[in-house]
Amino acid sequence: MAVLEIRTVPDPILKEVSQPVEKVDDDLRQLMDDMLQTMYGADGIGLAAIQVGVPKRVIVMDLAGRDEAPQPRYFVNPVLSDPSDSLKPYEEGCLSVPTVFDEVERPDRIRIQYLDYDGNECEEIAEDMFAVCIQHEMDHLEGVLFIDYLSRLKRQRAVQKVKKVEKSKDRDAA
Ligand code: GNR
Ligand code: NI
Repeated sequence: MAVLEIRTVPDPILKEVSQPVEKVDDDLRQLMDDMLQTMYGADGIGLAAIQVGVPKRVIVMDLAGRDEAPQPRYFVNPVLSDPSDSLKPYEEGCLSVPTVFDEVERPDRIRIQYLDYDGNECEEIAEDMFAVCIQHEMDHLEGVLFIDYLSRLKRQRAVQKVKKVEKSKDRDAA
């Protein structure tokens, strides 16, 4: 397993639309394992492949609490449908927009169809944090970030802040 580099704004790859996976094979499982390790290493609850520079429709997630056993989940070629009419605001963050948090409103319930780690077809209803996270990750597959829902001013400030934070990290590493 390997920890991969997480791309941050304004990396243009984050705006790419990811392509469907043709086959869930060992190479793809290797990518999913690496993504999960990368996500855990960054203290995230979800990660889309594009965030590590791979434009495939693959998401990993773990919504377990700190004191719970890990609950890794894998979503290949996910499709969302039947969103609830009711929206819920949630303070979102993103590993590709580190240190920035802001409220986004999304349907609080949605159907998800996907292939799992073994390539089996699955279907679930996502609610609460699961609904927030899967919609946030789905957006990544379409090249959309949560800051795209904010005002232009807030979005520009967010990108500037990340640039600054990343620069100071580079300085520390040098
Ligand atoms: O780790 C993450 N936390 C989070 C918090 C609120 C809403 C969405 C998320 S997803 C984010 C990890 C990430 O950037 N996934 O793409
Ligand atoms: Ni994100």
